[in-house]
Parts: sequence; C-alpha cells; structure tokens
Amino acid sequence: MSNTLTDPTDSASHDDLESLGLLDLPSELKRHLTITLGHRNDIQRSQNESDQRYLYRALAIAVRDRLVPTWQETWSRMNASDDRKVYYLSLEFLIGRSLTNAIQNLDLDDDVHEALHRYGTELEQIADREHDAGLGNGGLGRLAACFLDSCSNLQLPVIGYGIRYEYGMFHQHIEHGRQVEDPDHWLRDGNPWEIERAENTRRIRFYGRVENYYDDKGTMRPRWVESHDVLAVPFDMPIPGYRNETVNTLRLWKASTTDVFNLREFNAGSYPEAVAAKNDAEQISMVLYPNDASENGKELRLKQQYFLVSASLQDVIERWVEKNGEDFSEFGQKNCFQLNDTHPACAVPELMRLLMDEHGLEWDEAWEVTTRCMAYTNHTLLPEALERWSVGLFSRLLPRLLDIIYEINARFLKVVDQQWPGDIEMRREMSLIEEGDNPHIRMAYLAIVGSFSVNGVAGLHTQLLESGLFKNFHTLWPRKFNNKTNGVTQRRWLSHCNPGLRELLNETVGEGWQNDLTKIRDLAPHATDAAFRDRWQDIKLANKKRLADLVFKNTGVQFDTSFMFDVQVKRIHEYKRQLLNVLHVIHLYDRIQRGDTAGMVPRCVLIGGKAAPGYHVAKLIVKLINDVAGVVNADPKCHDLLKMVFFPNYRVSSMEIICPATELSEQISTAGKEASGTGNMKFMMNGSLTIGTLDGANIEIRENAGEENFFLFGLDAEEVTELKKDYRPNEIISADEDITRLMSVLESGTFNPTNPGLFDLLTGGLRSPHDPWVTIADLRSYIDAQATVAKTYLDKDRWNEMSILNTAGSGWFSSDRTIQQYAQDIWDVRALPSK
Ligand code: 26V
Repeated sequence: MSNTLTDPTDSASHDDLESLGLLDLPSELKRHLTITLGHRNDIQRSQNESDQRYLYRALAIAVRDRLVPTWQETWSRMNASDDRKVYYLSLEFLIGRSLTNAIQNLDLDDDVHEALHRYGTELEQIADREHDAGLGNGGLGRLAACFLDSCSNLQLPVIGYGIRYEYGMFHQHIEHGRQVEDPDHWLRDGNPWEIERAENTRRIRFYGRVENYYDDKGTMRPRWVESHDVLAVPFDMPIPGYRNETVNTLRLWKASTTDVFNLREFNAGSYPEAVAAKNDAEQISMVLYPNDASENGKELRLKQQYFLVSASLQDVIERWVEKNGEDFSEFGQKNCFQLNDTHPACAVPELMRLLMDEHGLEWDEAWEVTTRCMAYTNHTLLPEALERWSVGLFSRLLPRLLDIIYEINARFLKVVDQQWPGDIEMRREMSLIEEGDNPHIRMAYLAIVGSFSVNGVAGLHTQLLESGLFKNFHTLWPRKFNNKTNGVTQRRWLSHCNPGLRELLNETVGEGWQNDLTKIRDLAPHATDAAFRDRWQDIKLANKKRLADLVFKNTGVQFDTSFMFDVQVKRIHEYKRQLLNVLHVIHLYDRIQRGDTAGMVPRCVLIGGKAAPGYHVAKLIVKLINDVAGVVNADPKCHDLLKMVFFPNYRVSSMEIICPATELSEQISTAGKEASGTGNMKFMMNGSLTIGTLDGANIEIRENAGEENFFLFGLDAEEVTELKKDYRPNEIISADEDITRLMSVLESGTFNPTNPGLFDLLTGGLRSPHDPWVTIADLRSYIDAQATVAKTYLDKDRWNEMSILNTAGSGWFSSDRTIQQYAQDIWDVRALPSK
C-alpha cells in the first residue's frame, strides 16, 4: 500500500505559513496567550498552575491551527473522491492526549521547544496539563483510537463516528485501600481539539408508534409518528497522519434540543418543563457507561447506541444524496460501516429504515445495500458480555426498528430452514429473538445476519468464535468469518512514549519503522552485540527512573530502580486474574518470612486498573492488592527484595510512562477468555518480556518473539475446558506445600487483621470446584515460570538479548498492519492520493 511521505520542510515553509496567515510558532504562541486568551505575557519560569494551563491552551490552539488547512483539504478531497469510504462506528474512542501527538506528527518538536523556552518551561510539563480524552473503558476503545491513527497514517478515507460524552471514564482514587469513583469532567477547561459543526445537526427519534399510510403512488407504507425527538450536534476532532498531509476526522455527537423547537412543542405555556426537557435530551451524551454486566439492559445505554447510529447514518446518507441524488444502487459498494462490537448493531435495522421509509427503497433493494456495507467485529468470548435487549424496552423506545428486526428474523429463519429443513431446535438456537417470558433481541446475531464480514481480533479468538459461540452461523456462512489480529500504533506506543529508544532505533535501523514497523526486524542482529545491549539497558533504566518518580508522586512508595519492574495494568476483571499475580506476591512474601530467599530477584510489582463500579468482586480484588502492598512495603524484611503498589487511576497517559519502564509484562488470563489483549503488544514493543498463558494475541506474540524469549505457563484453552469437567482446587492446594502455605497466609488474616473474613469471597472462589477462571490450576505452573523469570533476570546479557528480540519481533503488532488487512480483505479501500 502506498504511503508517500512529503518532505516536512516543504509543508512548514515560511511562505506556506504566511499564505495561511500564520506566523512562526513562538509568535503564534504569544499571540494566542495574550490576544486569544487575554493572558499576560510576562510568564517567566513560572511553576504556577494557572500560567501553565494558559500556556497549554495557547500552545494547543497554535498547533491545532497548523492542522486546520490540511484537515479541511483532506475532508474536501475525501468528499470529491468516488472511491469507497469507511465509517468506524464505536461507542468508545479512548484517545488520550492530542497535543504531543499532533506535535510529533507535524514534526514541530524543535519549534515548540524554542517557543516554550522564553517562558522557562518544557513541553513535558505543559503537555501534562491536558486532560486525557478518556471516552472508552479499555481495550476496545483504545483499539478504535489506534485504528484511526493508522488510517490517517495510511491515508485511507475513513471517518470515526462516536459520542461526545460530557463525562468520560470515571477517575479512580483509593481510600483505605478501596476504589472510589469521581466523575471525569474532562471538558471543564474547554477542548481546543474540537470544532462544532452545528450546520450538520441531525434529528433523532425515540418512542412514539408506527402507523400505516398511503404514499403518493397509492402504496401502503409504515411511518414512525408521535416520536420524541432529540438533536445530534457533531463535534469534529482532527486525526493527523504522520508527516503525510492527511488529517482525518473523528466526528463525535452531542445530544441537545434547541430551545426554539422545544418551546414550540411545549406551547401549552409550560416554560420550566420545556427547559427541563432540554436537560432530558442532553442526558443521552452525558456519561460513558463503564463496562459492567450490572449495567446491561439500561434504557439510557440503548438510547446512546441508537443516537450514535442514527445520527451517523443520516450524516453519510445526506452527503450521498447531495452528490448522487436519490439513486442508492451503488451506496453499498461505495460505503462501508465497521461495527465496533455489537454496540452499534442497530445500524442494520436503522439503515433499512432510512432507505425504505425516508428514501423509498423496497425491502429487497434495501437489504442488498445494507448487507453490502455492514461489517462486524466481535471483541469478547464472555457470554455475560454478549448484548441482549429486551423486546419490551425496544418496542417502546424504537418501535419502527423492532418491526424491521422481526422482518429480518422471519426472512432469516427461512434460510435456516432451507439449510436444516424441519430442525425446530436449530431455528430456536439461531433466531434473532431469544424466546421466553421476557424475550430478548440477540444483538450479535443481528450483526452477523446483517453484515458481509464477521471478524475476531486474534487467531485463537476467531477459531473459538467459529467453533463455539457462532458455530451455527459459521456452518451456514463460512466465508463471512475472518480474523484480524489487533495491533497498536507504534507512533504513540513506541516513538512518542519512549524517546530514548526512538533515538536508538533511528540510529540503528533508520527512521522508516515509524510508518513501517516491519523494519524493526533489523534490530535482531544487534541482540548479541555487548555494547548495544548496554545502551539498551541504560535506556530501560532511565525509563524506570521516570516511572519510579511517578509511582512515588502517586502512592508515596519508593521503587528501587535496580529491582525488576513487574507490571500488570488493565481493567480489573476475574478472567484477567490479577488474583493469580497477588498469590505469587504472597508466595514471595512467605518465602521472605521464612528466609528462603535463595535465587530470588528483587522485584517492584505494580498493578493498576479500574474496576466497574458495580462489580463487587473486582473491587474486592483492588482492596486485596492494596492491603497486601501495605503489609509488604511496611515489612523491613521485604525492604531489599519486594515492593508492591496499586497504581491509582490507570489511563492512557499513565501507560505512556509505564510501558517503556516495564521489564516483565503480566498477561495471565485464563486461556480462552482474553479475545486479544493490546497492552501485551505495547509492552513487547518496548522490550518487556512476557509471562503469559496461551491466550488471545499472546500466542502470536510468542511466535513472533521466539518461544525461547517468552515465559509460558498454564493450561491451554482446550485443557481448561477439559479440566472444568472435574476440577478440584482443594486437592491441588493440599498436595502442594508452597500453595498450602500461601493460602494459609492469605486466609489467616495477615492482610486484614482488623477485618476478619474480608477476603472470604475471594478465597472461597479460588477453592470452588466451579471457579470459572481455574486460578489454582495454573498457580504451580505460574510460580515455576516466575522462578525461571528470576533466574533469567540474573543473567543480564541473556535478559537484554531477549528484550531486544522482543522489540525486534514486534513488527506484526503495528495497527498499520491490522488496518492494511481490514482495508484489503474487508473494506476494499485504497489510499486517497494526495492533492
Ligand atoms: C461491554 C459493555 C456492557 C455494558 C455497558 C458498557 C460496555 C462496554 C464494553 C463492553 C465490552 C467490552 C469488550 C472489550 O473491551 N473487549 C476487549 O477488546 C479488545 C480489543 O479487541 C481486546 O484486546 C480485549 O482482549 C477484549 O477484552
């Protein structure tokens, strides 16, 4: 795929800037500080919070101004093109910070340094003022952000569509070892990275009922009446490509109601109610739902999903009609909607509705178009995470859509009947409607039936979808199914976050890896070069120092940079088995108590992540981590061998400090449960070694790093399934001296002396024959693998060699590779030629 780089000195030339009415960056910064923001210009070496915030805003506007012309140009070029376009529909985009990303992509580092110099400050400090755009929970949301970055890098005609949540992922702080949630009002200081496009506002319907009427040709047609409408106002964020004259768009919808149209509706004279209704409408884009099974089925969440889908489809259709009139015969060939999980699956019936009810297509034509342009990505194998919406709720909120879903189902069940004639059980199993007292719509099935492509996010995950969750659908339509192993953008997750390593890589393999990560292979021969390994280790040490400072600032715990940095950061969930990690720490603690420290390597163990607010067990795990850390860090016997922290409020910007400093990456989920994982890839790129199970993308990480450069342990997915038939954790515990001991330390109340029984729910789960995560089954193997890790760490040369080979093998995990595969195999789109 072509990815032409223009000479950056061209794009930033003095003449160009002048023609855009822009001055050099130092002057622009001053202008925005004093004129745009009306601040004083006598800041000198100011550590003052408020001065720094002004500097951040002025710099952000100055940098954004340099994106705007290319942004507009990319938008017009895309609209003018007749090539197929892609829309990435997602309830989550975990963007993180934009300033440093834009500076890097525009190659403005030196200019920014110069501009900030006169204020006696550095970019790192100013950049830290930016609130993360935390519009996502974890992997799925961050993947969407990495994908947009790669689409811009590859100059693909892709628009992201999402919701502009007023409150993003909650802020986490720890009180007495427990997670406390605070709202994340990330927009409170304004957002220089968005532009409101009120002229593209859309109207979204809810509630009401369906009636039939006769159109002007005398045909009876259904229509949706007496609906309560809400407005969707788009806010665009720029997604800059890497030094390539492309700036794509992320369009985020905010819910609103104009006073004008609202007051007219409430013309009975009830002014306060009319104003209150405004509030009601704005609820829809108020807050991101935390990924939490207990939140499943909430009406507001379904409203968010339909709101996103309807606004985005109307937006695309309006641009289509402007250019092509009411001829939709090629709409399916020229447009493609990628559904990020089932969250936007209402796109299937909504596109049908818009085409039939608003644009007069017949069912068959509309279905042909819809199934040509919808593609669905699955992100989870956990049955409790599969979305189902109650038919009752659906019929109240989206009555017209329910009729369409029933019709899709009726036609689909005829296809099932052709394949399996007379097989009633198969009809029941595959129906889009789960029957029962309280029937539900199976959103994954709706997405599969309405899409031409269904993909998993790692090799094993796709295999398990085909042979398990979606087996019948795979039998019916084998060619719909495909794998697209996830990836991450090396521009944020290596180049930006690890400047020391960036410079070494540039020097060693050239700069090409920044937009073609396969080039990083050339690092491999240097793994045996002693001098190179020393430089490699020095860079890691500097990154460890940076993380140790942050850990101290956030927790008051002093990390010793000569210790091994052992890290597990991700959402807190039972299947990810943070508990397994804690059990190993307790094992080390117990050994230290007994003086059995031969071969032990000093470790700093860091665990971080958010628990869904309603997920009781996950929150108890957070408490256990904090309480074990408290005991370990207070014990003088541990002082030279073991430190542990719970890292509070883990988010994108913390990972940028954490992953470059990590030596051991913990990827220890129960095999068959983690669809892919993407943190695992960020660690690998930055030279961490992985201790992991054969789960998700770990399998591919091990293949690419070389088996000898990966610490494997535990049962594989098949073995887990087999074991569950007869699992007896208590027998495993009593047959193993170390495990017996560590369980008795945990159960004796060492970590909860004043609160007996506090962790019984956790220990009870571990000991249960029905423990779905079979933690005890993998514990021996995990402890042994950790002993191998320690032994290897003592051999510095070997460790550094393995570390280099991990980075060298990480080329496959660039999201550029993933996106090229989506572009070729699913989307059938090519790069838009530059102007
Ligand atoms: C479910 C729900 C249900 C309640 C409302 C909010 C909400 C939000 C998200 C989810 C599903 C999340 C699924 C997910 O994040 N999957 C992760 O996707 C990553 C990217 O493909 C993958 O690397 C991880 O393995 C997978 O767990």
